[in-house]
Amino acid sequence: MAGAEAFAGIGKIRYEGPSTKNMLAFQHYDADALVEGKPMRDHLRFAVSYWHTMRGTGGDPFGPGTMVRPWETESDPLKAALKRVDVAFEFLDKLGCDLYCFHDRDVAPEGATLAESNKHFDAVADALEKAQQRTGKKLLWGTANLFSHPRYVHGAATSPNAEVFAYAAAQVKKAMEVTHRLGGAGYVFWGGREGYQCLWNTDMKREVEHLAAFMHMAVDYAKEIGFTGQFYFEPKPREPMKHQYDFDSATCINFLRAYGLEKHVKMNIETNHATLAGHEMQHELEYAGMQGFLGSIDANTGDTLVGWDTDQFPTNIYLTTQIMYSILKYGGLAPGGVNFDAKVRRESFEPVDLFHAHIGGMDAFARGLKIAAAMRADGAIQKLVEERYASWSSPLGKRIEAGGESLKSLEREMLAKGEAAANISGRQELFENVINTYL
Ligand code: XUL
Ligand code: CO
Repeated sequence: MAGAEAFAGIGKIRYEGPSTKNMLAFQHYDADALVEGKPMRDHLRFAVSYWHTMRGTGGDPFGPGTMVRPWETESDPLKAALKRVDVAFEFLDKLGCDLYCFHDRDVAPEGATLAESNKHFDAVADALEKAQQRTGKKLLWGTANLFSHPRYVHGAATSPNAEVFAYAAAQVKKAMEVTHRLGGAGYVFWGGREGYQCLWNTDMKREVEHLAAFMHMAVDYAKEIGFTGQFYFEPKPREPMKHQYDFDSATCINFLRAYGLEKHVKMNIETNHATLAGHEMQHELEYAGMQGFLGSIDANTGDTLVGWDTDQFPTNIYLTTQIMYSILKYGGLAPGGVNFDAKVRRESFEPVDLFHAHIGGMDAFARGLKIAAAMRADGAIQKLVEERYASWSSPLGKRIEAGGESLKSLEREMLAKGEAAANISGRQELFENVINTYL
């Protein structure tokens, strides 16, 4: 650790078990403890988001930032960025979190030209590489910020300005190179402004085709440089745009298949984005999972009374149980992980709040994992679901599922019977009560 500690007075966060009164300890996340024969750390693969944790200011549309960050003393943006690397890795180390994620412009400042921005990025990448070697921490995924700078006012890959498309391509090229250099396990596309505010001025077909061409260029470049990390597409229906082309899992998967990207790109699914799309997170995970597209997740939650992407830390055990149940069902996340795309509240402005936030999120996920594993071991829910679909194990059900029936043959069957067999109750309340017995 170069220089004084940023989080002086806070030691390594350790597992102390559910009875501890120490709120700077884990009650449930015991990294090496085995669940379904695998250490919790490998199930959960927690990551810290550089943009929220290191760059979040607490600013909102009604007022400026509130965060007290005593290490932010450098006026030179590059020096400040280099100093932040040490703070970030001290945080990861003390938290016992193995992974992190970044956008290019979170870690390194934008320069006056593309070449200068790249130079800054290289300098910070040197520091990140050294910090990774020193601490053993790893990069879960990298991405490029293609939405903050005013040049991206109309989008990046979907901009009506071809030179903006070209600039974004150059930015992604560089972000992929740095991700590759740092051994990143993945690379994310989130369409910050890839959508529209007004359809009258928008050539949607052209924009969506451009987005596909852009992603193909990235896939091709990955092959060229030997980057074998997983590509992810992160759905979000709106914000900042009225409509975004990466609306939800189903929309994204359709896009990937329509444009021949399905072998190269999986989904990175975020809870608050699912909510904005009018879905539950569980729906998004199940949809991606059943199609073989479940890649990684951005862990957070919205607020029931604030209808926007509030990116709060997840503490709801019911939510994390649903998430972990789907993740276990579809064989786990690796090489993806659980990235806390979440920020402390504007009112939680002290550095220690960053620890409380992540500890709470990690513990909530550890509990969700344990509960989901207990549900799976017990099998009561699976059994109830199987009973509900029992008719599909009948000779008729088996023949239909095997593809051996037609409209004509089924008409014959039902004309002979006159009416379908009686339905059985869906037993939603029973299901919900059974779930509660595990919580
Ligand atoms: C924005 C969001 C992004 C992506 C990465 O809502 O979730 O931070 O995760 O660009
Ligand atoms: Co996200």
